[in-house]
Amino acid sequence: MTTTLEMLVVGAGFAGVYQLYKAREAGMTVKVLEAGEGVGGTWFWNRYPGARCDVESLDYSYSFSRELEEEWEWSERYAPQAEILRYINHVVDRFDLRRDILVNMRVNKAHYDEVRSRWLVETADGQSFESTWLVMATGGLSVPQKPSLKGLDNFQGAWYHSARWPEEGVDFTGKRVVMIGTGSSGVQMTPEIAEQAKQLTVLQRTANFSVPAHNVRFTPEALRAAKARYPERRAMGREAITGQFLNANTKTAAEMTDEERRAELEYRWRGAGGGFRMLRTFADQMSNLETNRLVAEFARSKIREVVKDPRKAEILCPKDDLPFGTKRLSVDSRYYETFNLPHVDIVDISANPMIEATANGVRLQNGEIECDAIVFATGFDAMTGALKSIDLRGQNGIKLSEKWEHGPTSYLGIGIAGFPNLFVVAGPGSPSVLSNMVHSIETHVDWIMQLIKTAKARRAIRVVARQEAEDGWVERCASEANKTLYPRANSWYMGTNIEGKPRVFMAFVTGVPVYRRIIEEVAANDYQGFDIA
Ligand code: N01
Repeated sequence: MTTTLEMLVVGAGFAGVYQLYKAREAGMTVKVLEAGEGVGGTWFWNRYPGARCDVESLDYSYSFSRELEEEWEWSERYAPQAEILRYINHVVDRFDLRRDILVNMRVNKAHYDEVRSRWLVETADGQSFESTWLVMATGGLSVPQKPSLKGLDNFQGAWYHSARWPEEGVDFTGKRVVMIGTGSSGVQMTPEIAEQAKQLTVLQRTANFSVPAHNVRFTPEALRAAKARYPERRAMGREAITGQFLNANTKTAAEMTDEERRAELEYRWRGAGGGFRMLRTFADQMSNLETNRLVAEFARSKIREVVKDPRKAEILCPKDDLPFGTKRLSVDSRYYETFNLPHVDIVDISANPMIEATANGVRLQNGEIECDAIVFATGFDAMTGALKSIDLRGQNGIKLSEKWEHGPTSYLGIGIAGFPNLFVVAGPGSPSVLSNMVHSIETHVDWIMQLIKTAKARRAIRVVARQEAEDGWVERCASEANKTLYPRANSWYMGTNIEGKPRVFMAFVTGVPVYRRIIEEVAANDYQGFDIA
C-alpha cells in the first residue's frame, strides 16, 4: 500500500521538525521519515562522552516561537548533547508533531514520476509513499566515515565510532584506550575518556586548532537577563556572518597597532570571548594569509603555554600550512590541559603511520600500542553523503549521485536542476555548516514554504531550478570561496577527508546576511531562476 501525501520530509533533526511544523501550519498533509529510532538527527546519534554544541544554546535553538524561547531553560552556555536531545523532543511534543514522524524509516529510494509530477519514495523495509513535494532534511554530518583500519576484525577488545555511540554509554574505567582522530568529536571526548581510562593514547594525523569554549552554567539571573534581550540577540545573529553574534571586529589587522591586535586576540581567547569569536578577530582573517598567521601563531603560543611537555606541545601545534579556522575550528573544554596528565599521550601518525589493528591493540610503523578499546573519531562523509546514499532520481531518470560525481551542484543550495519539487535544507551551496545551523534551517524552511505557497496559488504543479541558474550559482560559490583561505586546507568542507571525493568547497562562504538578501531578492523577482509551471 502506498501512502499519498502533499509533502514528505526526510530526516527528523532540527530541519525536519521545523519543516513539519511549517507544512502543518500551511494545512498540508505531511509525514517525516526518520532512519533513527527517535528524533534529533545529529543529537540523536552523537552520544559520545563530552558531546555538546559549539554554538551557544541561546542561539542554537528555534526562534519561531517566543513562548518556546521563554519556557525552555538552558542549563549551560553550550548545552550538552542530552539536553539538546531533550529540547528537540520537547519541541516535538509541545507542537504535537510526533504523530507525523515515522521513525525507523530509512529512505533508500526516491524517484520522480514525470507523468504524474510526484515523488515515489521507498524505505529500506519496503514501505512506499508518494508526494508532490519532497524536502531533504538529511543533515550535513549524518553518514559516519567507516573505520578503514586493516585487521579491525582481529582486535579482541571493543571499538566504537563517535557518531554511533552505544545508548547505554561506555565505561572506560581502568581501560587502555586508543582514540583515532582529533576533530571536534575527538577533542570533546579526550578529557572525558581521560577521566576514566587507565591510559589514553590519541592518534593524530593532522593537528587542528582548538579554542577554549569558556562554557559556564547559567544562573537563573543570567538566563533571565539573556531572555529579556532575546529579540535583540536574534536580530544581531541574523546580521552576523555565521548567524550568531560573535562581536566581529570590523577592522583589518593592518588597521590596528600591535597592542590593539594583542588585546583583541586575548579578549577572544579569554573568558569574555571564547569559542567561534576567535574566527572574527580581524575583518580580513579568513582572506589574508598574513593576518591569519597572526591568529595561528597566537593560538600556537597558547598551546605551548598550556601543554607542559614540549614534545606533546609540538605535536599538538598545527603546522604553518594550515590557516587558522580553514579546517573547522574545535571548541573545547580542557582539551590541551588533558595532555598534562601522565596517562594521556598524543602520537603523530603522519610521521609514524598506523599499519593495522592487532588482537591486542594498534600497530604503528614504529611499534604496537596495546589497548582494550579503540575509539574512532574519524568524522563523516559530510554534506553530500546522506543525499548521495539514497537512490535519488529526477527528470529523465537522472541520478543525483551521477550528477554530483564532480561535486554538489544546486541553485542557492535549495533547488537542484532536473529534480523538480525537491528542496534541500541547509545543504551544500548554502551557508549551512559555516553558520548557526538552526538559524539557517529556519531561513530555508520559511523560504521554501513561501515558494510552495506561491506555486500552489498559481495552481502550478512543478517547481524546478533552471540549469543556467544552477551553473551561475555553482560558479559564484566557487569564486567566493576562492577569495578566502578555506580552499587551502584539506578538510571535510573540501571533501578531502573521504578518499576519492572531489575536492570542492561545498558551502556558500560569504555569510548569512548576504545569502539571505540574495534569496529574498530571488523571491521578490518572481523566483528568478526557477520554472514554476
Ligand atoms: O570529524 P572530523 P569530527 N586515519 O572530520 C581523522 C561537527 N561536530 O567527528 O584531519 C587517521 O572533523 C582526521 O584526520 P585529518 C563539527 O562541524 C561538532 O570530529 O583528516 N585519522 C581528523 O582528525 C565537526 O567539524 C561538534 O588528517 C583519520 C578526525 O579523524 C564535524 O562535526 C562536535 C582517518 C576527523 O575529524 C566533524 O567532526 C563534534 C584515518 N583513516 C562534531 N580518517 C560540536 O562541538 C579521519 N581521521 C557541536
